[in-house]
Amino acid sequence: MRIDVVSIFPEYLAALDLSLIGKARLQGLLELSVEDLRRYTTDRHRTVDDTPYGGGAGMVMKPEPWALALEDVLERGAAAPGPAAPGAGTPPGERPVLVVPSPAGEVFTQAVARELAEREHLVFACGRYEGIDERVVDWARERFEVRPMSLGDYVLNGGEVAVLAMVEAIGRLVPGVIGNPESLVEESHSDGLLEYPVYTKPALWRDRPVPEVLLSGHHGRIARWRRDLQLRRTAARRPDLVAALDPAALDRADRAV
Ligand code: 6GU
Repeated sequence: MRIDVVSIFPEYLAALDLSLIGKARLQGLLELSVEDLRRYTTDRHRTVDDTPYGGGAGMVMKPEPWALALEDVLERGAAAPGPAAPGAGTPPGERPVLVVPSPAGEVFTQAVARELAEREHLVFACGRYEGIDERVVDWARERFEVRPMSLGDYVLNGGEVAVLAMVEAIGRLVPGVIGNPESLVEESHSDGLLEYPVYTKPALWRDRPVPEVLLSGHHGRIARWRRDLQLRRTAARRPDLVAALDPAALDRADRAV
């Protein structure tokens, strides 16, 4: 998978050199580059924003640096050898995805992360929250599959922190990035429920024992206990998730435990 990020604060994305995602890059599983939007300005002051037409607070990002940056990213993506088809880059017929982080976007969920983890080329366009001139989005729709994406109902100053979260959520689903793929099966949101609580040694810590069932060695009872805690926890913390579940599928999954 190839990922390009365009930002006026490329240093923000330095965290993607670390940990699992950093390792995946070294292994060649992910090819990630970060571009400074200001490289694509043409004036002496390297201006990326201007006042909004129609008035209002804040500034709006100018369209031309974005078009030049995205054209550059497309050109390099087309030339890059992709693992699926050596020497071909992005497969013909599959347009790259342009993710535009914005509090006005569609909510980024585990389902979206799974979907994007299947794509060959993702491009993230970090704007400041007043936004990018809307004509860039219209222009980009002819070249990309455009996905305005929000992390949730709160406002960040720019898209960079959201991109760190999205790239981590997507990158860990790319085959080979996580050493033990089993760990993707029993985590929160894998089945629409929150994860059960976990414990490690010592069995008694500061007068607090580990739930006895976990020491029983009885796999059936442990699975039942974990499932019940998942359900209780999800009902208490995230009633919206419970409401979204298909009751028949939930019953079937429950009887299988
Ligand atoms: Cl993706 N961007 C910004 N600027 N703010 C956000 C967000 C994204 N998600 C939640 N708040």
